[in-house]
Amino acid sequence: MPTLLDAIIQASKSNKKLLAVLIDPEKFSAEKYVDFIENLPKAVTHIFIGGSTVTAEESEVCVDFVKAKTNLPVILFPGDKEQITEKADGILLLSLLSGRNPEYLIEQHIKAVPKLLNADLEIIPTGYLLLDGGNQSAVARVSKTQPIDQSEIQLIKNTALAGQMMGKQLIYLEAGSGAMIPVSEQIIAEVKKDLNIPLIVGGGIRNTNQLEKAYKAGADLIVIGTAFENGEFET
Ligand code: 1GP
Repeated sequence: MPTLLDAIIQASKSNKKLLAVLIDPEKFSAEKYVDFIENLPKAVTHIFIGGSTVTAEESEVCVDFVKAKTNLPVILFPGDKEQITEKADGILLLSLLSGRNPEYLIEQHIKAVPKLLNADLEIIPTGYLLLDGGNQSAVARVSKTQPIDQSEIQLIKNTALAGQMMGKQLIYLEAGSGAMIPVSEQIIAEVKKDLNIPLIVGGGIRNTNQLEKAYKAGADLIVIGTAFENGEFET
């Protein structure tokens, strides 16, 4: 059976676009999500679960619920090691490469090892870049790091490529949940140009037009949280 990562690589190579719904366990309740999960938009290929300030219990309850309702792959997108539960299928092991806080570059990963070592979870090393989305993001607040300004295209590109050279298997360009300004098409295109691993883009995408533009610019997998969470995604 192909791994989660193999499937994403395969999709990227064949230009099949992927879409992940992000569920923040802190904002999750079964009543709020039951209809949505049972009637997911056809384009949805993955469920990501995680947030910046989530407890272990919130994470587990949310993963349990989603796994019982869908056969789509459920991948943890954790803000910290507490959120790791082996009830999911995989985990994006995120290094916050845009920041200079060792806690999110390596410390959390070391602390996560006892949980990850024998867990039945596919671990996907992911280079995570926080870009300025026009408002303060939870990632910036919690990680105490500065996002990279979207005008710094060369720096963004070099940071992504450094991640690839260091062995990351995915690069995730993040404008922050609820961003006013999503990652620009120019940045996506520039990063994609020399990248040979799949590219994830998320933050502030609220409608089909933005989604299509990001795909066209080179995003392989797009993550949407807030717009789905509030039932406000515009087609
Ligand atoms: C956040 O990229 C994701 O980590 C999704 O952002 O909530 O703005 O869709 P939104």
